[in-house]
Amino acid sequence: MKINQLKYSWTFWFDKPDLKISEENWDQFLIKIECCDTVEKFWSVFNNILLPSEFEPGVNLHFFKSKIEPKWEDVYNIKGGKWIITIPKQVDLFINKLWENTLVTLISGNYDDLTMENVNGIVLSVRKNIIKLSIWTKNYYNKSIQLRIGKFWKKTIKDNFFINNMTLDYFPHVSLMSN
Ligand code: MGP
Repeated sequence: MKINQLKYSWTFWFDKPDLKISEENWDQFLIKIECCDTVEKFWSVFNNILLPSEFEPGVNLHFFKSKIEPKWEDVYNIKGGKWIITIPKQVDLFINKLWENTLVTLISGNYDDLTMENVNGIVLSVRKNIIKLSIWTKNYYNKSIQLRIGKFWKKTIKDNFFINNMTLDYFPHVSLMSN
């Protein structure tokens, strides 16, 4: 059987912080699910994780390069930021497909090398009435690379889902930290 190696090794993480969350204790809820370095392994893990629409509010799923922990404090994230899309929960099918499409586009070599080098991971955040999907990037101060990543993501959404008016926002992580 042919094994299809991925260019990067990726790891799925899960967390569902309780209500008393703070920046100090946030990462105690992070659980590493599984690492995937082949296409086959990716699908075996992906197919055994619930769909975004099936998770209860509060859950976050993270899909990061295996050398990077999905937190602001990681050395690869500390100067980074995120592109984020917010979607109302009513459009379940779209969210499920967008989650899959965003992951598959990333691992399957559709992004150019420079872009791949600057993408750290993807985060799915399930909340009460909305779901947020973000691409975490490495260097928020490199504007041209951020734009390249954001424009490419927007184009894949347009090409795959025929949506022209998707709004993406960008936030440096430092703007979300309390101090
Ligand atoms: P969140 O889940 O990224 O934001 O962070 P959201 O979804 O806007 O908030 P919610 O209230 O709708 O859930 C929520 C909180 O978790 C933050 O305010 C921080 O206290 C903590 N937190 C989140 N992240 C990603 C980190 C992190 O990387 N490091 C630390 N220290 N705290 C974090």
